[in-house]
Amino acid sequence: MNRPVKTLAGMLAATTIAGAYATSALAEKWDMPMAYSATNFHSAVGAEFAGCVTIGTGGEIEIVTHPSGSLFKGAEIKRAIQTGQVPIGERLLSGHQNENALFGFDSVPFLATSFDDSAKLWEAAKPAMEKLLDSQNLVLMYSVPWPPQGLYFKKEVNSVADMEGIKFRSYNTATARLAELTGMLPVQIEAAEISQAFATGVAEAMVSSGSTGYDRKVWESLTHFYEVDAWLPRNYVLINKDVWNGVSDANKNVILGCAALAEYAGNWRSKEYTGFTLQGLRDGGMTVGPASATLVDELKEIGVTMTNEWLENAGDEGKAIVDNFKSSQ
Ligand code: PCA
Repeated sequence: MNRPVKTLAGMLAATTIAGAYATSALAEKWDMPMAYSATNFHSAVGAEFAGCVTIGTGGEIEIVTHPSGSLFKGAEIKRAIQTGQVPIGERLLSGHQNENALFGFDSVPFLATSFDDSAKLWEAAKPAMEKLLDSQNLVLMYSVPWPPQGLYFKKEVNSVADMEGIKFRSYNTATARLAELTGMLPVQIEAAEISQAFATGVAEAMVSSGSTGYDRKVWESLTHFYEVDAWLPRNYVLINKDVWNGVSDANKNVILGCAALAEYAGNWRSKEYTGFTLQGLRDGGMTVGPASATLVDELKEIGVTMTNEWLENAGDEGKAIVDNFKSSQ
């Protein structure tokens, strides 16, 4: 039916079009939304993972990362993957603990406070999390912890009484609950927007890692970081299950290999970034150090309340995670 191509130029044009078509039929481009700044170690690991998959599949699957919440904001990423708006993405799953308490296993105060314990807790929680994710049309690729969580303020704080009435930036239900139990006023704000929130006074304090304070240059507005090591929340890279089921076995192997490398590299980077970013906060002019004994004692008491509340909400599966974790310690 096509008009016969007679000229050399016409033949070349036809070949080019056929070639381009063949490539696009084979190659898939996967957009991967990520919520944190491009310079953050999670985003750096995600970019390496994307490169590994692109190279390993010979370009059949090209993953393109979109950091800083530029494609979807953090809170929207899980739903975007579930519904197939994007095939893959990274999310802090504790941000969804209001949907299912199990998502908050990594944000229970003082349950796992070191990288080693965080890894053990993750081993204990992984089967339940994979089952829960599967029921939501999601497949887990890898997970990387944030550095230990501490408290940021714009004044010296030595006890819970000093926190009364402070506007506290939260990133999930656990952090909002921590604010309530310490007499502060929670306001949920994405990491990508905290510099502005602190600059305008919408928020005056937060619990987070040295890493996020460093990434967002919070020394421009805040003065103190107290190392509390309250917990190490995790980011998770997830793939839409229907997309995953459509991937060839050979490419699945490549992706799983890249994911294992990413998890390993991410753990190392997180550890390395801990000291580096605390020094960065100091260099920015902040006072960085351990919280006072009084404050730690008071926070631990609040931690007991929050642990009990979480166990109540997370039921038998939650209890099994904690029991398995404790027996592995
Ligand atoms: N940074 C992220 C989550 C935990 C962390 O250390 C944030 O503050 O949003």
